[in-house]
Amino acid sequence: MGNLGETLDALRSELIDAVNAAEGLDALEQLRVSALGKKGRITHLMKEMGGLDADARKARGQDLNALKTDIAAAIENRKSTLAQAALDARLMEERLDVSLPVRPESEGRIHPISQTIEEIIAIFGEMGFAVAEGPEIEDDWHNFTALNIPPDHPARQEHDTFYLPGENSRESGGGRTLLRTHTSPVQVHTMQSSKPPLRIIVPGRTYRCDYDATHSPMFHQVEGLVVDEATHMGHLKGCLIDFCRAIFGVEDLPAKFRASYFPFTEPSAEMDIGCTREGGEFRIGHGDDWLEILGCGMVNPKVLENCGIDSTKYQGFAFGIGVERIAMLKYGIPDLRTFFESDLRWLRHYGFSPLQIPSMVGGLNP
Ligand code: 2NL
Repeated sequence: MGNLGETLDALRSELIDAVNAAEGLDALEQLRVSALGKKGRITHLMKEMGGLDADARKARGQDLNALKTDIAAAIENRKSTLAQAALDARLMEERLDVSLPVRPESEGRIHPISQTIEEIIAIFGEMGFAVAEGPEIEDDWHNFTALNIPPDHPARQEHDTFYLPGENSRESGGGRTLLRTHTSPVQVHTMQSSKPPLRIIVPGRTYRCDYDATHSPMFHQVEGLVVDEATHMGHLKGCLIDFCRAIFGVEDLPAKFRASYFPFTEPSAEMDIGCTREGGEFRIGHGDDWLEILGCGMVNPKVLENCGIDSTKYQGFAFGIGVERIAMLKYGIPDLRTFFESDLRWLRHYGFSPLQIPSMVGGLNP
């Protein structure tokens, strides 16, 4: 090959060194054009072969093609090295340290209803209750019939319940479709689908045709249900007294149970807690007054039977808590309607930090 061969070896190592030193895709492209492009150095050498005789031209052609292939391969190689380096750099740059403590969140606030529900869950969770949830659209049977609510009960009337258009829209044959008026249908589903012992609380939205200073058409409940072989009224009282003491943070909060009536419990009771009345406001704790706080009772055996539970073997207690009422009392929120007005100034005032998650060990009262 002599002289001509040496020229190509020098050019090859010059180009390959340049390719391997290129710092970016732009520099690589410039190198490709200057070597392999229309006016590139290798292309130029190809054109020069015209002056050679046939044998020399064949040999030179093979050498130049090999050089072309080598340079193109070197460029591709360098490209993937650069791409890998760029990816590595990005991975280092964007690496998330999940062990970093969160920054204090100054903007977002937890709504007092959510906060109160979380607190109620934390208390009953500690007592061994599981949280159950279910649909807000129900049928007549799960919302009323199973709960021993008679056909002529006022709660069933058109002007008390939001019925959906159409009759029997559910294939289950459960009757008219409606927005649940309490979370009890979730307990009904649970009793139908699982065997006792049961210990659940059911938080969620509920709906009634009612709108004034103390009623909102959408409101929140937490209901509870315990079913076991020897559950009795003493368990109900102990459980609910402990709950009220924990939620209001008053160690020896006075409490009493007054006889009442619900179709789904027998006997039924209303629970009152001690308070003092200062002007229009209540102070929970010791005082000469009583405040009604929740409804409860022993589950009516008819309800157990309706849900497929043997009432000669099992009995239980149940209760219903109005979340808005607890939140208003605990956090001194005077007007029910403000819960649902989406006023950001109100939320900044009454809302809670997302970092303060209620728990019995971490403290309920922020
Ligand atoms: C109230 C009264 C109450 C219940 C709800 C219930 C549910 C089933 C069976 C039996 Cl599935 N009872 N729930 C029991 C007693 C009272 O709520 O005044 N709530 C705000």
